[in-house]
Amino acid sequence: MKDAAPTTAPETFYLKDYKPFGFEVEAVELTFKLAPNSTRVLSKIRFSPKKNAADPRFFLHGEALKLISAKIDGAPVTPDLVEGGLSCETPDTPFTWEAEVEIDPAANTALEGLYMSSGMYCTQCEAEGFRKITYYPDRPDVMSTFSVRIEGNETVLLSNGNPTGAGEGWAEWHDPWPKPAYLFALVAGDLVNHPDRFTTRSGKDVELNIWVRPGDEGKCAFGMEALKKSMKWDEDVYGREYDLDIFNIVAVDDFNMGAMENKGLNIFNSSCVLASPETSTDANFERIEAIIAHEYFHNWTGNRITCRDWFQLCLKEGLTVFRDAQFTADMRSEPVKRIEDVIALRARQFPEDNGPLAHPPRPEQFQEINNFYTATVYEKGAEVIGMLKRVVGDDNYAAALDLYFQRHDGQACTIEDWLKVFEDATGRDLSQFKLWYSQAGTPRVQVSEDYADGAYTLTFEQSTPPTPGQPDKAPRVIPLAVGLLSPNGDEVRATDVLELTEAKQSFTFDGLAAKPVPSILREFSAPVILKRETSNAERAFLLAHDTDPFNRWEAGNALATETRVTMVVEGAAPDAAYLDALETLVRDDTLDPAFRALVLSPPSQSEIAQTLHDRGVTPDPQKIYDAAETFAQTLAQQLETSLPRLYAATTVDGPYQPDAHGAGLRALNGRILSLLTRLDGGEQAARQYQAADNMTQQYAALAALMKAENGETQSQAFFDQWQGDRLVMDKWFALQVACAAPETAAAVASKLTDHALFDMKNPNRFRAVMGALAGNHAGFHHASGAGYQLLAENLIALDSLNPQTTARMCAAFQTWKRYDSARQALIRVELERILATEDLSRDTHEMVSRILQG
Ligand code: 0A1
Ligand code: ZN
Repeated sequence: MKDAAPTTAPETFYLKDYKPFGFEVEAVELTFKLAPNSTRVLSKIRFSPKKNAADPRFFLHGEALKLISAKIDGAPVTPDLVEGGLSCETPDTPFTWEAEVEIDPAANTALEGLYMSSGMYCTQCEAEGFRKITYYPDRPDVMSTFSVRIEGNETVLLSNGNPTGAGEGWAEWHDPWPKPAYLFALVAGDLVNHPDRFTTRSGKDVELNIWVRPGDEGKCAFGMEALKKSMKWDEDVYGREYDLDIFNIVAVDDFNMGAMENKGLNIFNSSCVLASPETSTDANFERIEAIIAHEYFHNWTGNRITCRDWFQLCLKEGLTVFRDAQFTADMRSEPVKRIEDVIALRARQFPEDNGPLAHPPRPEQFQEINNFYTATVYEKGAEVIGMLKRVVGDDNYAAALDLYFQRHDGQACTIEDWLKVFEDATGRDLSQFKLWYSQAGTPRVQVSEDYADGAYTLTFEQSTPPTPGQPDKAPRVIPLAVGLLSPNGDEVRATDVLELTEAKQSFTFDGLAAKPVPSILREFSAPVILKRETSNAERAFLLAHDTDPFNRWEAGNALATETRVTMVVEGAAPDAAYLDALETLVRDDTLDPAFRALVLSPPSQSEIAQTLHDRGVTPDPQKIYDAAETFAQTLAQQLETSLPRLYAATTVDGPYQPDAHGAGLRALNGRILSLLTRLDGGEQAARQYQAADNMTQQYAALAALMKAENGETQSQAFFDQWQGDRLVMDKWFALQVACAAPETAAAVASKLTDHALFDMKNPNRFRAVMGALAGNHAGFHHASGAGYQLLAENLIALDSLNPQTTARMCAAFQTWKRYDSARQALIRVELERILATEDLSRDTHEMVSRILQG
């Protein structure tokens, strides 16, 4: 049989094909003899065949390994080496498998398996990287204890679990908690540590360390505090204690993702753990605190209870993102965190869910699992848990989680196990709720209303557009938090959760003296798109009066979107009533500064493009850009007389502290400065740049100046000051591209790729330039096609070095069907060019094919 698929079409894996491994793994012993180009890995693994196994084959995964020798029960064997691993004849009774392999960490630019970063050895095994270290059943449902011996000249030799011995040139570790191979980790390097201790609530004394390269030890204190707060919070809120004698965190410069929750040895992208006031912005501090919490929380949700297979990824990721969001809300501000999360969801998950890459939080098939570490699995996965909590209530949620930990500790679980726990704890049937896990796409909820004789009726109709492979969708359970306001602004009905379960459903509120103004989807209680005919006057009313801070912001956001849409479509001027409302709000000192900063932050240009597309208008990126500029300029003029006072009033005195209150003030101050810069030609920003003693203010000033095309001097000064600091240089690289005008963005990015400090092998640096290009909406989508071409060229160049990062960045093209036919044609050429590349990785092949087909 022949079809159009290329002869090299990669294999597709299906959830429905799951079969358990035919052997128990009782214990794993590994010895590493480290050498940059020729590390030897010796494994000794005790296997025991299962009775009546569904799949009795002895198959071990292995990739890019040089097999030196293999033995079973001490006798040499010659396994069958096949694509992706080996198979071998084995006894019917328990046996010991031994193998010696050689690997080349120094040549490993894919940053998966054992690799070298800035002279240190480190590992990344999730999802399927362990098979690049030795032959093993590399699947999350195979769990075992690991004992590790490391031989190397480095001063610090780390692995999972507790240390069991060390001497000159060697160290041994034992992890008593059975774990899948993806949680294995090893680090070896001449590192220094920032030590501390934590006593768990049952009195266990735990040694804590953050390990970094010499020179970075001054950037660890904040991360350490975040770790201790996380440990305490998980005890207080989820009753979860830490379970080893030691917890190590290591910072590495070259890392494909943010961080990794390896048991007892978390490995972090240095950008997600190292922080100091001089080098990190408030946003960096907040993110670092959240990621440290996230990785720590995985110790229970991910490690003690792991996933049966990779289709269940959102079991650990959705829950852990949900938990880290709760943590951040507790540490900082709940409404601000919620607004930030919804902004991020709309920026990253909605485009995914409404384009060719749409997939359910639990996908049913993949070619390359690394392509499914997505906003849908993580962020929508967390939204689904938030809805579940809202549907069952807080007490039931707590009871269900206790049951989950009690019932499944030490197991590799599924979404079915997870939901069963909720059903058992609450007596509720969750079969319809489960659709959230299997259906892709963002539901639309159309709202209509009716008022007569004191009775107010809200009618909701839900529908979800088709997504790849899923033409028809069934109605889902949608919890809608709704409150009602009277025309004078009082709340006449406090928040109530209405539960939609049908395609069309009505709810009536009686006894109302006048037609109320509804506040629907408070706290963004479900990840849906709400559609309702409403007026700008009503939006302005909610912006001024809603008691739910999220919906208050949402009303402002809707106004901001509407005014831009009208500007783009009708060539109108910015809406005067909205400008007035913004002015009132900015000057209202009773409001949280962080909230005011959020209301002042414009919706992204990409989001405006999506809104236009949804309304049947082909978005013109240049026009959207022009509208944004005009709006900002008009707002600046409107606020002209108040800006200097507002700037002074939001300037934080005293030494920099990365706390939420100060961060909120600085965020507002930064917004004010950017408006002020449009009027004063950059005088104030130049002064702020000069005086700044922290990165937040230095960066805000530089950004304002560069946006005004008036920052050459400061940009050079910034470079001279920070060229020795990689993380700050990433900011410098990104900012040039982010601030570039549409017609120059590609040229600016292209020139930066020739810079002596550009290194495509470093994912942070590559993302700084190429991610900023993709994020510069009008620049990336410039009609010349130069943006598309530059990104494609760089993706092609990176693919053979680092498939994972290449594939992830292909998502920049996922929205291509929104745009006009000329742009679509330009993008198609680039996608086809990528696809035609010789020896293209499986990762990139899958992403580009899906984008082209969708
Ligand atoms: N589990 C980590 C994320 C992660 C996933 C894959 C990686 O390499 C391919 C690395 C990290 C987390 O959720 O933080
Ligand atoms: Zn995670």
